[in-house]
Amino acid sequence: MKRICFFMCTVMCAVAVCTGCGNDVQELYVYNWSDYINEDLVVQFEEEHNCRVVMDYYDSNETMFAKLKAGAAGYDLVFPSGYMVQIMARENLLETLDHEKIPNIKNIDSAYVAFSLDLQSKYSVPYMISNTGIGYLADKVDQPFTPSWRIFGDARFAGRMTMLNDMREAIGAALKTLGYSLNTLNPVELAQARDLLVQWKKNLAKFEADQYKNGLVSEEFFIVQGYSGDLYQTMEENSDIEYAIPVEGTSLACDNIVMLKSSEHKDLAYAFMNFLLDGEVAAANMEYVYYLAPNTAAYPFLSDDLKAEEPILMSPSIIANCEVIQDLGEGNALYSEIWDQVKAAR
Ligand code: N2P
Repeated sequence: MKRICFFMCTVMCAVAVCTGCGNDVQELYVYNWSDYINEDLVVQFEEEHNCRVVMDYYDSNETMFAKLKAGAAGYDLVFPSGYMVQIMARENLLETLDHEKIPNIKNIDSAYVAFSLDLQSKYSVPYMISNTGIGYLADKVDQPFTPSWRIFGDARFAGRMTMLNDMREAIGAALKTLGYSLNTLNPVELAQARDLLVQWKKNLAKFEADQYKNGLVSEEFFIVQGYSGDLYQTMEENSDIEYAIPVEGTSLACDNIVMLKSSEHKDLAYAFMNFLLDGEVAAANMEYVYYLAPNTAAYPFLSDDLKAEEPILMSPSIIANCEVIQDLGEGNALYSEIWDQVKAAR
């Protein structure tokens, strides 16, 4: 009996392995932000579609865009923020979406579509909405803690703080602190923001957009600029971590799913888009990444714990304190120049 079982298992394993390597198993190449998808859902999709999803990760819109422009090929789906969708569309990188292949597009919450900047979902479907704030160790800061971007100017925390290695976020925080729009094109305002950021830089361990999360958990860093959901994820590993949105205001980004024109697996790419827009799937994704999926079919599945977290659910008072990062066309170059100057400053 045991031998028969062993034989049967061997046959079943062989069949499983062959299915895994057979020509009929399609691959989908996804280029996404790190820590931005519930891996169990990826496995579920692979099983439902007898395919393999190959994931690659980036830590900022600019890193992703530079890699694609440098010729990185083979990706099917990417997850840029709204302003970057505009830039990529202008560069002719994006497929115009066929909505008939994404029936779950009906689940998108129209209350948030404006944040995606692609109002007709011509090139993109909204994925998750984030805001940017301060993650900190509650026992290391003065209590009561008033969240302000100006904390990065506090030399008591020199070497123990990081800001995002992301020009729109870092310059944006300095602009908000000075009372300006984070989309300003005014050279005087931008120069003031640069000078403020250069001052703050003296106290920063580094500009960092991914490893700062581990650094906060391990208490190497005390105070970081980071994305809402990412910082909520770190709280699961260190209960001293808290998240706050600075009083001066902050950025809001709607990240979206786009299909590259060069995609070689368009049907599978549409299937994955549609899968991620399913209500139950989007809810399970939210419970894992701690960002808001603007998906009306997802809301009934959300836990009370998640619904209680205003920065994740983007309550109206949070939104009122946020500004959406816009594509500035030729003005984008002004931000790159300022950023280069900040990076070069000592
Ligand atoms: C994922 C960060 C995505 C939020 N780690 C940026 N808008």
